[in-house]
Amino acid sequence: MKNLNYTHVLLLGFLLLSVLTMKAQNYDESKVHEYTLPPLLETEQGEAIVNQKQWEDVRRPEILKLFEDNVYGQVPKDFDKINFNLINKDELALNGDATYKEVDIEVHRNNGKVNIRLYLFVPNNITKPAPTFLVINHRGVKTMDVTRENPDDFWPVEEVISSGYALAGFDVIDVAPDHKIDYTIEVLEKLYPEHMQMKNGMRALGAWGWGASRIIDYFETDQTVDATKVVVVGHSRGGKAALWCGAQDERVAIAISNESGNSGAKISRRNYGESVERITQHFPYWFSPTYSKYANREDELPIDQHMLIALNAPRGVYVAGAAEDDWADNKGQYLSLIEAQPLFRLYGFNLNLPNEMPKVGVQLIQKPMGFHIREGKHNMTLFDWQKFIEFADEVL
Ligand code: GTR
Repeated sequence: MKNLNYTHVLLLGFLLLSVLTMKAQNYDESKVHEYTLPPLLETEQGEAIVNQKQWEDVRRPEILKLFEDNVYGQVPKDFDKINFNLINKDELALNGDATYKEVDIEVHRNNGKVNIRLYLFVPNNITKPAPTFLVINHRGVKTMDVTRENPDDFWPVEEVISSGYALAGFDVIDVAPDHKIDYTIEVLEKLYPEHMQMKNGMRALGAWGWGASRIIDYFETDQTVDATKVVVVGHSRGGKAALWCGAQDERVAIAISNESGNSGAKISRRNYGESVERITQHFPYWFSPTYSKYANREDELPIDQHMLIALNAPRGVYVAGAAEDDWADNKGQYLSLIEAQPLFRLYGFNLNLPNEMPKVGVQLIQKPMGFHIREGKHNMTLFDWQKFIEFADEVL
């Protein structure tokens, strides 16, 4: 207690106050209030969007900017130089089934430099460049380790390789550590310090997606992978980043959101499970600073998350949930797909998703959308991966 000074007392008091004033999360379907979503296919001037060109020229840029300004912040596109350094290679990894590469992706801007380490497994028994799953990994490098001393269904590399896909990943720590204070120490401080001064500057989720895009830059130089068939996969916070990455980077062929929930696939206005208030209090550094002003004011958001799904069109989008993951609001995640359909239809997709959510364990694919809910808790499992692979087989 000796070290408890005035600032500590203030801080404790503030924390206590915010816990006491924070609204409890709702898990009762009968208490979900009615809401009206902002129009997907109408411009800010009130003009109806009736074709692809209008969407691409007017409405898509409007929505992208609204997400940048109000939720995730801008994602910088410029840098001075990018180098790819092969660190390690094993042509007989996984008992000879895969070629393993570790590549350092070095990005320079002004006088700063960051290094993203890519872990890549490419199947040996295919003759064409491999379609590739790219994981935005917030669970550390040990899951991706070539020794396979720590096998984890989060990274079922044997299964992915034997299905004819390459598996790639990077640790988010290389671009923005998943930490309230330290998240700035890589890409933000070293390459884009001005973003810390901007109200709509990049923060952690945007930085993770930025990292995935730099990996795609590398894929474009590696003949063994097919850079036109990259499936960006993220679980939970990684799923939010994957959807935002797909919105920013049109080289992403499919974005997979596994249990991304609030500020990912879930409709924010639906008061069920995690709220904007809760997420911005616990994880302010994931978002642009403006986002927290929508705490308990979701109805004032100029966007909702079905529009994030729409920004991925006409490319593939897959949304997965887990039956016991009420926090992520499965219904709210499914509704985003339903609400995004009109935009995909402008691209000629004959979508007609059932209003009723698919039963647990049953996969729904209507190209280019897919959905499932698996039994069990919040996690990414082999079952999820098998469904991702079936989806990619159909869509790519
Ligand atoms: C939770 C957070 C969720 C989700 C999850 C995860 O604590 O509230 O939004 O992102 O973490 O990433 O596992």
